[in-house]
Amino acid sequence: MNMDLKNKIISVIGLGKTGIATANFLSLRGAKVSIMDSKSHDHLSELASQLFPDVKAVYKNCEPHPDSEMVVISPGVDIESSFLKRSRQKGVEIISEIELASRFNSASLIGITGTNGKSTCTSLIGEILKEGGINVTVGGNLGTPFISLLDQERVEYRVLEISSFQMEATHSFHPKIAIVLNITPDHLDRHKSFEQYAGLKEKIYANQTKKDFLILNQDDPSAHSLGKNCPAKKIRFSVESPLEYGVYVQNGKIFASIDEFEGEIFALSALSRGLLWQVENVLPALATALLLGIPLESIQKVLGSFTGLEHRLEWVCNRDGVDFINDSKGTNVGSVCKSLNAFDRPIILIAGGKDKNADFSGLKTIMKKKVKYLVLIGETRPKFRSVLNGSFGYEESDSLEGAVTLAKEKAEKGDIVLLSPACASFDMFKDYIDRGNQFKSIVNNLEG
Ligand code: UMA
Repeated sequence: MNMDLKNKIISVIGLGKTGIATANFLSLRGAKVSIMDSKSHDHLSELASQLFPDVKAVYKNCEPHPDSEMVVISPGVDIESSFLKRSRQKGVEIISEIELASRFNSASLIGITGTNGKSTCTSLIGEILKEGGINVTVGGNLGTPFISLLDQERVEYRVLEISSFQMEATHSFHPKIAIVLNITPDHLDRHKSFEQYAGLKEKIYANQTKKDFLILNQDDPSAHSLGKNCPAKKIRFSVESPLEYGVYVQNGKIFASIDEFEGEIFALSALSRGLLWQVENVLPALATALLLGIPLESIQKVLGSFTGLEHRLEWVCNRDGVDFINDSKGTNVGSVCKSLNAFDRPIILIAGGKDKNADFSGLKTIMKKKVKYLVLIGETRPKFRSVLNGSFGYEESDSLEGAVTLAKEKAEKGDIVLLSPACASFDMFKDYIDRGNQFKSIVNNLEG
């Protein structure tokens, strides 16, 4: 579907990366665009300078222009926000940036969703496809909004990380290959319930036909049974058990059985360090590559060299025999469980931050198994304390620097110090990137 935007009055809510890209996209096509944000001009002046001159910016007020014929919301904007009520009552169409981009997109899409591992899987698919000679761009929740990819070079494939936020007010997104990595509770401060959150993730395959592919995680209790009414061909992946059809791990090796490909792909021991700790995000990338006919040599080359992503199980350094690992992107309980499971050495865990209405009780069992000592930071300290209920050795710190010092004191040769907070960062930091960067800088300046 394409749309005539000429002279259409459109409001874009949220003057962040997505809002700017959306407003400029619309303005370029002749729409009369206003962009609204709850923050003041002082906060946003640098970002606002990226807007095309025709775009009108409104600050400290998110109410759409009264004559709007369409409203486009950024991912951070809750569809239920009260400032959207009047537009809704007037029957004005309210859509997401992903919806708008879907209406103008002409490339084949690969969409990756799930609670954890999306960014690694998305980036890995991008790298493998490039190595295999496919013309591809990568974006979405990963950082570059889908809408801004449309004004870049023409490509055969667009690989998109898709968050639950982005699926609100999205109806026509139609990936040729959809991947659901896992679904565990997250963002429950925004979505009303786990069911609603999971429902948004499931929307990724809502428009798929029998010509498409749906890749599912056989090991994930919520993801493995998805897609019952989806006509797309289902391909499963498993780290835990061999599959007749799909990609799986057996005896320390990755195997695949997908259409004409049948056999071994790679030994786990030959994976780059960045991937070794997250094999479950590698398997769906392999399934995608095989479906698209990427030569095995290209796949193997990337698997052996992919460095992994910053702030996602990122090895920082070794001090006195202790490995320090930055997992600042571990912002929910499921993510921390996966990170703890990646190691078989004692872990000193630094956790805590801003609450997302999470239930921390799911961490207790795995922490007892994997964590030698816990150092708590941030707003959620009392909540962690009440969940632990005296069952676990811990200390608290008002600062990240203090937390790293405490963790180092507790660590012995061979241990791991892992920052994996299970929480958002906004109580103490600008964002998870700032938190991860501060951690790395503190750790790199440690003596020893
Ligand atoms: N704003 C309002 N009113 C509101 C809500 C927000 O005015 O009710 C304004 C804020 O004041 C701010 C602007 O909106 O100025 C920010 O918009 P945004 O939060 O949508 O952020 P963007 O910069 O557009 O970034 C978004 C994604 N952010 C979120 O989903 C919160 C980025 O994902 C994504 O990389 C980017 O689009 C490009 O697609 C970040 C993220 O944290 C990394 N995602 C969550 C996650 O991974 O867990 C879902």
